[in-house]
Amino acid sequence: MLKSAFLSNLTFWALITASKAAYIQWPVASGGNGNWYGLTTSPMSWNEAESFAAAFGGHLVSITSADEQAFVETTFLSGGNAQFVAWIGINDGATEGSFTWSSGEAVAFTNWTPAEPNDSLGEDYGVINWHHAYDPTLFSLGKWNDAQSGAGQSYFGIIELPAHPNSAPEPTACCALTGCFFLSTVFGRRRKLKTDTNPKD
Ligand SMILES: [Ca+2]
Ligand SMILES: [Ca+2]
Repeated sequence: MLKSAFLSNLTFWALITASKAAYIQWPVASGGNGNWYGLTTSPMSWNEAESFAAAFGGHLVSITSADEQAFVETTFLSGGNAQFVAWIGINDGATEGSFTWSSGEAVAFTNWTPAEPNDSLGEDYGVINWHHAYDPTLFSLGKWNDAQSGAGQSYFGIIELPAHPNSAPEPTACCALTGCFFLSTVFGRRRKLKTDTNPKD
């Protein structure tokens, strides 16, 4: 288990340091759906992340089963990525309190942090691992939160595509993907801890 988690993490980092965005398939042979999963090339708003995915024919990730939740955790949140925070597709932007996946898939499975979603100050956009990244001693890995988008809350998005994008875009920010990932993880967390007056929202 530890070995597979380590290898998965190693694979993730080996791929993420590639010059183009990296994508990992959830194989049908492993009980998956055959779709491909990756990250936006930089932190951005939820809507920007959804548009990024749409440009490749996909959406922000729709986590519709415990197995898919486990795949996402293993792929994006294991090992040194345990405090990574990312957008997921669930949102109630259209109708307050009525959560849907941006892909249109049914909300058949949820994994909210206890007491979430709470619409604190008008939150409509799903993030994964928010509370665990804030305090791993109090909150479980991989749980979901509804958060605000923009106004200092920009994150990478986990995207889900029906096919591998053969022409993934180069990073658009001033730094390479690895640098953006590192800087946003380190400084994003510092900024959040410094400025968020309600860090458990
Ligand atoms: Ca809301
Ligand atoms: Ca919330």
